[in-house]
Amino acid sequence: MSDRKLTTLPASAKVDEAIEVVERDGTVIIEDFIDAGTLRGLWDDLGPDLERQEDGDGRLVGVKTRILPGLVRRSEHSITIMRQPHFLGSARHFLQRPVRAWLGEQRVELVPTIQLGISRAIQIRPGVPIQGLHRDDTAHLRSHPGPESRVQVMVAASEFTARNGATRLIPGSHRWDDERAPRDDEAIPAEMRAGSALLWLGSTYHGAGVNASDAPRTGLSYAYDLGNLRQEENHYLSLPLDTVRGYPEDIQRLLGYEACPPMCGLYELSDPMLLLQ
Ligand SMILES: O=C(O)CCC(=O)C(=O)O
Ligand SMILES: [Fe+2]
Repeated sequence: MSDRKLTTLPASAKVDEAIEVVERDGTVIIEDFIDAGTLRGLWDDLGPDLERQEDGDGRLVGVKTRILPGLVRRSEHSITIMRQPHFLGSARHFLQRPVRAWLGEQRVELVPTIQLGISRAIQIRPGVPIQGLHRDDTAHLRSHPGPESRVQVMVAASEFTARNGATRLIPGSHRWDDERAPRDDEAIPAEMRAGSALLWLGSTYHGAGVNASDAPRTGLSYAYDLGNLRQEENHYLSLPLDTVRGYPEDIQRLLGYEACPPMCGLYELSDPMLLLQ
């Protein structure tokens, strides 16, 4: 393992400083991203649910990995994370890029909104195999190079070390095209103490490490996505679930009640079609 490090900034760093590092590397670590009280509150709210959650089966993340979705519902401290200036500021910077269009003879500029795309705890337990390096914007089936669709954080709820499976990233890989394959020897572990956070782009190659320690490694992952990555008409709100239950399966799927590969639209980590059956 090399001794290269990811760039780490103190919580007092200006948002623009963080953006500058992310422009260059596709990632940055923010120390003391949340304060000790918030970290304790998150553990109080999520710890018991994480204890009860079953280990994964290798579909989303590796086996023996415990994923707990729906963190906004489970903990009000999610709001502190959603408003954290480096996270929110970077998301606005990288995602809210004006798109130009013609409206008759008028040239208009349209700025997308952002929306929370995931909020989940990822607990890697001792003995979990290494996770393949990947880009999270694969969820949105993006091509590269191209506009970003996701800005994400992994808040270290426990310490992240090279030994306990800290997320590994390849700095600069956000600029790669879709032909270049990521190699494990290019990836650097995001070592950070509990309360700090890793911030990265949807296009940056990364993956969880091997947990060779004897304790779980717990991260809380929140992502902002482009606000237009959804249906123009909001069927989930305009059609009551009971009405949708009465429709034939092909129509339920066409209304959006099926997950889009590889993982968009999951409900509690499952295909929402299961909810209707
Ligand atoms: O848990 C980690 O360190 C990374 C997980 C990850 O990359 C993912 O769930 O997409
Ligand atoms: Fe990922």
